[in-house]
Amino acid sequence: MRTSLLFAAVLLVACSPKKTVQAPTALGPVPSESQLAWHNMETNAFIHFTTNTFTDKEWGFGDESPKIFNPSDFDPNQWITTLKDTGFKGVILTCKHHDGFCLWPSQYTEHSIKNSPFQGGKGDIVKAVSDAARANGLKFGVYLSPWDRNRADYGTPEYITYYRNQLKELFTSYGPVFEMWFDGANGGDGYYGGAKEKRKIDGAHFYDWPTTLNMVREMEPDVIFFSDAGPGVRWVGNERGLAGETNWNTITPDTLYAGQPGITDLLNQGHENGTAWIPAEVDVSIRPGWFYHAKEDSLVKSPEQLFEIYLTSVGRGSTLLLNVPPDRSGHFHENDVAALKGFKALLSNEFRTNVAAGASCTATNVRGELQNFQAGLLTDGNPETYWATDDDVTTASTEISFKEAKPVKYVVLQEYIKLGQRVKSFNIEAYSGGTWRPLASATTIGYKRIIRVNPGDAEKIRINITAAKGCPLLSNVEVY
Ligand code: FUL
Repeated sequence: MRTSLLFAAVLLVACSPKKTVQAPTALGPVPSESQLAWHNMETNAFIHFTTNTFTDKEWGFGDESPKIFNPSDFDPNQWITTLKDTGFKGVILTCKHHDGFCLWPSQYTEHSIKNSPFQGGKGDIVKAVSDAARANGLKFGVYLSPWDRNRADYGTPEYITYYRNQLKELFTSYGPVFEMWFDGANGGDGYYGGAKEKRKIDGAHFYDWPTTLNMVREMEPDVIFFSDAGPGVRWVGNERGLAGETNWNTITPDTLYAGQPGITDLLNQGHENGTAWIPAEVDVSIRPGWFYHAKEDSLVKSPEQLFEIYLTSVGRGSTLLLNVPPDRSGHFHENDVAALKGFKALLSNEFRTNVAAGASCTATNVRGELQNFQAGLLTDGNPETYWATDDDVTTASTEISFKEAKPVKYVVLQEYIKLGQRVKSFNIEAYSGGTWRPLASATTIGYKRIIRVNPGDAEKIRINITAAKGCPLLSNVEVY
């Protein structure tokens, strides 16, 4: 009798419908290796520096004399060590802004640092900054304004040759370059070699971007191209530090054109069914302007404002690109340095102890009931492991139990984006004193989502995935 029961049980297991046991496959567009590396950087700095710093302008007309560019105590190490100590992973320098003045001694123009009094015309700020960045473990990126208000040939094919020659100089002498920033501001009035007129260009065709990008890729295959619509990363649609609360890393680039109604919302939120992985980058300045102006010394964003921006950028699955403009001496102003230090202290304080590290987790569904997709992988600190459900399960819950009641203020969630962005909506609950209470509900997760909740104690939390494009894959949960 006992033997036949056992036999029947074995037979039942063998005949029961087969569970999904294969690893999940990619769903929709996925990030490239360099885009993944870019996501992991999380916070980068922008540095705006040119003749504008000396004229108190935001957009130089292009007629500024190189003679006015003369930082008295240029100290790239102060810039880079400040950024390093406050958590930045990369730095993007305005090698040439719209005024056309070059911070390196380009052989293709006289409108550069070589005709300034700075270091007797022998200085090279692009070299000094890229060297300092690399020496301190920060990646270096290049901003080279396509719009050039100095050049007489702006608007003609000769200008494109000039622009490409400058890219060659930058990528062959100062690389590796992790990101190339193509600014969308294009055409308008300017000096243009003395013509002093308004020039309009046909933004869609004048630059012949595909040829330029291919040329740059040959020199730097892993470079990430920023422009309004990518192809590496997209503009977030505002300069206030706000990624969309719903933030898809995907858009359909062919459907985007400047001036299109609703384009900023589209850039801000992405599109669930977009055809390409082009995540949003949040560029914002620590001051009202992009360049240094003494009159803005009292208007530097406070550590608390920077922390809020962190939550609305990195905390919404984006990368923060925070601009810190050096002053006329060639230093970061003390107010900016103090704000950055305060920001870093807030980050360290708010995210000091992850009470979910190593916590035990259960889930309503585990892919194939297999160990290598179990919920415990959410708290193992390994970004390469993830909790996964069966393919046909797109709503599921996981419970994370702490050894004792812990104060909860932030919940950090990460999707395993190597296989695509999936979660469309979720909510979080907390358990204490025998009851569950709702903490928050939100839409997308993506690379990272940081949810600030009403502070309170919890013995456990529950994350309910309420809608997803496919089986959800979560790699990480942290609780602070
Ligand atoms: C804009 C420019 O016009 C600003 O001057 C600044 O460089 C900002 C980052 O991008 O399009």
